[in-house]
Amino acid sequence: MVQTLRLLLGDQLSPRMASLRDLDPARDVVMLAEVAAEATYVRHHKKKIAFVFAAMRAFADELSEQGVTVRYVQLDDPLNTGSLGTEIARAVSELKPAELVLTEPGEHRLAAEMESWEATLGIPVEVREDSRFICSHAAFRAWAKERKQLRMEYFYREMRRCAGVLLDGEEPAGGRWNYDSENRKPADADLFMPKPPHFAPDAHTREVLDLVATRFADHVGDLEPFWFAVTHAQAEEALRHFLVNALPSFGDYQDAMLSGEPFLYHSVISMYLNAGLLDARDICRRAEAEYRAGRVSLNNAEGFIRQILGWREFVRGVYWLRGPDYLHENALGATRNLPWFYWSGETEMACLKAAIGQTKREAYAHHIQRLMVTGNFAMLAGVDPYQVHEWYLAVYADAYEWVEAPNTIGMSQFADGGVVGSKPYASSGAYIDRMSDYCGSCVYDVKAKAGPKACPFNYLYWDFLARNRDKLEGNPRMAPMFKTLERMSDERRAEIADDARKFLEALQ
Ligand code: FAD
Ligand code: DLZ
Ligand code: SF4
Repeated sequence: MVQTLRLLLGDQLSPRMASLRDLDPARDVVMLAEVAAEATYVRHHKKKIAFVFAAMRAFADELSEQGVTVRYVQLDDPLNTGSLGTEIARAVSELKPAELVLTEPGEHRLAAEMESWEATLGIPVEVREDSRFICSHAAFRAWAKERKQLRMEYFYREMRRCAGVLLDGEEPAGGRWNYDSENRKPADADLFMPKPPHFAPDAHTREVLDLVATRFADHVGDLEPFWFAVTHAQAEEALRHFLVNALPSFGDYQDAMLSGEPFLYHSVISMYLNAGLLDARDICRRAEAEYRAGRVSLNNAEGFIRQILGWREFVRGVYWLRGPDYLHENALGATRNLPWFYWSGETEMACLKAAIGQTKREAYAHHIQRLMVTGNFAMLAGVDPYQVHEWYLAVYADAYEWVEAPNTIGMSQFADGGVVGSKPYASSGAYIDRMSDYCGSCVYDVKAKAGPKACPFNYLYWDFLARNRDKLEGNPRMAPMFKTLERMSDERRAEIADDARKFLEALQ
């Protein structure tokens, strides 16, 4: 008789999952299921589906090799009922376990669904907190309760103390918590860029690639070449490669963008970390060890650790604190449909073409491309934030709602009115020109402010401010921009509105 059925979701592929804590291989069954419902709640990028399925199969094999009984349901199993709820019900009726144990999912949608499982299955269902995160739900709620405003920087300091990372006694290593001011260099194409390691698909992964090619042919993105790590050992190799080759320059060029260099000095580990192939505490400790050994300077190590210990934990806290309605927040009342070129990549704007083209090829774009190119444009153009959210959730291999939604709705679209960020990340073409080489090959002129050849970011930026004046002008961090807008002549303001109107009308 089966004592405990233990469910692992596609982004819970770690032997350290809370649901495996007291696993008894003699009496328990671990279950993983590839289901159509999870593969289609948004039309995920083909590479993302292939990564999740291939990594699920590889982890199931690892568990079996360790003597664990695994119930693995493949997508093309004729008996597959298509959703996690119905697959669990099928497993319960066949195996008759005494109880079901699982780790909380990373989405409100599934969390709500799971609440009904105990009643429908007729056995006890234990949902455990996800112990992969450093900050528990209770700790984040307690931290948030004491504050009028949630600011990542202060949260991050608490996390550094709590995790004991980059501390000299009670003080931050080097005397400062944050070295961001040293991290804004544009990249130079002559620099050596360490590419992330590529892993040739094995026979198992090839089967998954065939399945995805057939079943999800109409989903966004290129399936091949497929080079992601799908096992713990491969993900570990990708991490080691980053720590040795790219971390020494990570912070320096964190905000840079270069044509033909999708990865620069970024770690390209988010899909592995979010799926459970890597561990956040371990990554931070190892990045710190590189600094302590003198191989990586403090600004680079701190900049990297801040992303994981700070931003990643912070956005997760915000996601669960704000509840399911957060997805529908729209503080700026933006209603435009997402332009079709976000899916096709067909636009003359070189920066957007590069970021979207690379997203379609790799299911990856780095943070500044997501924030200051695709995100910035959508916000300036007044696109409905929910549609923007669905796009980000679909196109990136690392996208799960707990991390994607606060980054999109909050950080990039300012649709939460300032919960994640203290002001909109809005910029004209000048920022993109400073941090990239895109403008040199663009049909638009980044220096021109008006007219058909002017960079659209230039007039859209001022039009965005003028349109949202009543909502943003009280923000002290926006005061200098509104002063500049104020000083413009009526003719200039009318010209901006006219250029923006013509451009946006042509977009639809
Ligand atoms: P690096 O630049 O090397 O950073 C190291 C690690 O820090 C990342 O692997 C990631 O785990 C973490 N990290 C960095 N920035 C953030 C952040 N803002 N929030 C949370 N973690 C962060 N990240 C996701 O993991 N999934 C998403 O779905 C996602 N959606 C995003 C949507 C938008 C609109 C924006 C602006 C950002 C989004 N991010 C998301 C954050 C960030 O862009 C990615 O984590 C990063 O680009 C992944 O690439 P990397 O592994 O090379 O990261
Ligand atoms: C993303 C994803 C995909 C594509 N497929 C599956 C699947 O077939 N089975 C599964 O258990 N999980 C899958 N996932 C991951 C889930 O969507 C993820 O666990 C939830 O979004 C919660 O984070
Ligand atoms: Fe992008 Fe404007 Fe530069 Fe063209 S000119 S690449 S649209 S910022």
